[in-house]
Amino acid sequence: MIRPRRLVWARVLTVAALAAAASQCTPSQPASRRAAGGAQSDLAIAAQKTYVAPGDLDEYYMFSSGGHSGQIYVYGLPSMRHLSTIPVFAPYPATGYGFDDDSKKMLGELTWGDAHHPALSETKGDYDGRWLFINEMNGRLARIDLRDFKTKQILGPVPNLHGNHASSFVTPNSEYAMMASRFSRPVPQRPVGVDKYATEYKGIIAGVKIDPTSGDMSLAWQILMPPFDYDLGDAGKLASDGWMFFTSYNTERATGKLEVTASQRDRDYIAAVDWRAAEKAIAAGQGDVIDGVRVLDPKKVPGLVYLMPCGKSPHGVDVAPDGNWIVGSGKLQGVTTVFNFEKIQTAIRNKDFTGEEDGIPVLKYESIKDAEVPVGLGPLHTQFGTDGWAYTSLFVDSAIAKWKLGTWEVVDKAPMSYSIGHLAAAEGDTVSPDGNYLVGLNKLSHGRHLSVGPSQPESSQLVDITEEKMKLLYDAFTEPEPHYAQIIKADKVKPIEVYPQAENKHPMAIWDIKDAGVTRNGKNVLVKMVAVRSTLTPTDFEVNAGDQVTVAITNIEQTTDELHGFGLLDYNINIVIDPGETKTVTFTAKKSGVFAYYCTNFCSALHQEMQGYMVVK
Ligand code: K7E
Ligand code: CUA
Repeated sequence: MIRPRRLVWARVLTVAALAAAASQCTPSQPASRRAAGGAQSDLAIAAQKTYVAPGDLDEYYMFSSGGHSGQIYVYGLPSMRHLSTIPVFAPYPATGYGFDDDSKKMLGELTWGDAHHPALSETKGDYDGRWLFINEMNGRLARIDLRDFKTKQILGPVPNLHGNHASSFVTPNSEYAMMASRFSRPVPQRPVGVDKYATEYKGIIAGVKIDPTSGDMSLAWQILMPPFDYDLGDAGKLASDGWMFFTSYNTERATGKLEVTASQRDRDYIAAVDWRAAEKAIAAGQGDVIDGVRVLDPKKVPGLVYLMPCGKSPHGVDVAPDGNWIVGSGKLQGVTTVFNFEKIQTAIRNKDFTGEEDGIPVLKYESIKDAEVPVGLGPLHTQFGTDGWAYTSLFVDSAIAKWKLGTWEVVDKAPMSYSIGHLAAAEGDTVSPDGNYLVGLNKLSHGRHLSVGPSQPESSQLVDITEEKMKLLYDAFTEPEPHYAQIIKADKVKPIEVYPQAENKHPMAIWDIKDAGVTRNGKNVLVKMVAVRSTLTPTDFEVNAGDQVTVAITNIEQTTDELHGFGLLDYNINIVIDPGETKTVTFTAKKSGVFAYYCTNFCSALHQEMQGYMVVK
């Protein structure tokens, strides 16, 4: 339940008191505050805007990618407090993820993943608060259910597609999440020397169908692409619904030192994909089956893909809220280009092409662009606010530029510390952005925190975008690595805190201590266990060395916050069972002797008594 922001006056008074205390400039204050002098009132305003009083709740959730940690971090805005970590592609002992049978199976052989772009599910182009998707470089895509903030499915590694970076962007009604390869390689996969890169290696774009009821993901189709590096994407919406846009670099098809060899041309491309045409072609039986997947070749499916020339080495491509403008930048440029979807369609009809790449027509740049906006150096990614405002991150300038769609006027710049990559505005990539807040996802934290040694955190900076000038409100330090984030209104997400007993359909669930115990079938031993304050029942069990043991634990609590753990010493077993949940863990009793198990999650005054023994004979 979301509590209203009450006690507003109390908050203001508390903050005013804080500011008054700060203005006394005692020597123990941080140097930045002492030096700020006249800026004191700005600090007080910033403190007030980000202060969420004890017991009050934040207005937004921010889901931030954890990069090569493989996780997702959940923050509250405007406080920027880290609320939770959702483990996705790597084991996480804090929640027992990757230790119990189901999550271990879901992770498979890979115990790491490089997670980049979270994407909230959408209905009619607006976040609907149901699911969160995130991609990973080892060709995988995960779905988190926002009903319980748990990872429910990991799809992949999918065949043919190598280095799934340009992902997981969802379409306006969550029909698809997308994947595209950063690394080209021979398709089908086979050992071919890199000297044949330009002709024998291929890029892949893939559509992953999302079941509208269950959210279940399945690989629907792939498209064979020239061997460029596909980087980022965004789905068309409203006017451009049905299209998908991907940036690409290395259109030189070069190998070796790419920083030199892949910067020869002045322009790279944005690939515009008509995903409904892909659906139709697949339905009509087109495409070749490669490694079990139906792969479409654009040469044989005219109208499937077009290439839009764009400044070289583009990163983001972002579709404006009305769907008619598509913003893409070369990241070495001083301008960002705004393409016009209607002009793109006209150019396609008129065959206004300047050439082709592996049978894919290249549209004429001058015919499809509306404007080149002088935002500043190193434009990477654009998000949107209310009233046609656009915000572009500038990596080289280490700043955010604010500009207006239609007039193309750049009105403000806010410095970021330091070197911003992506940025996320409140619901800023939907059909109806909120304005209010913007977060710069910076690559370096640049000494703005207590030193923690060589492994430095990164920073995310909260910016107020309610007024004409952007205002920096807060520095938050984050674990690696906030590539991209999405910010959703808190009241759209309605998590449960207890799994209702009636919903638990686990075949090994038991709800009465009387049913707890050990059954043996040959060398297979099943231990049905109940966890409830403050006993793990049975409190001991015996097995023989070499037995295959399954411990199935049901936490029969129906009370919020009453989690129990099961840590089995010397066996590398650590699971956590939420209220109402059943989890299993299976292992071979290789070592003989006596091994203690205990509840790892503090649960009551007698938590320390919640323990038992496994005797292996
Ligand atoms: Cu680091 Cu989107 Cu993968 Cu940009 S990405 S900064
Ligand atoms: Cu159960 Cu601690």
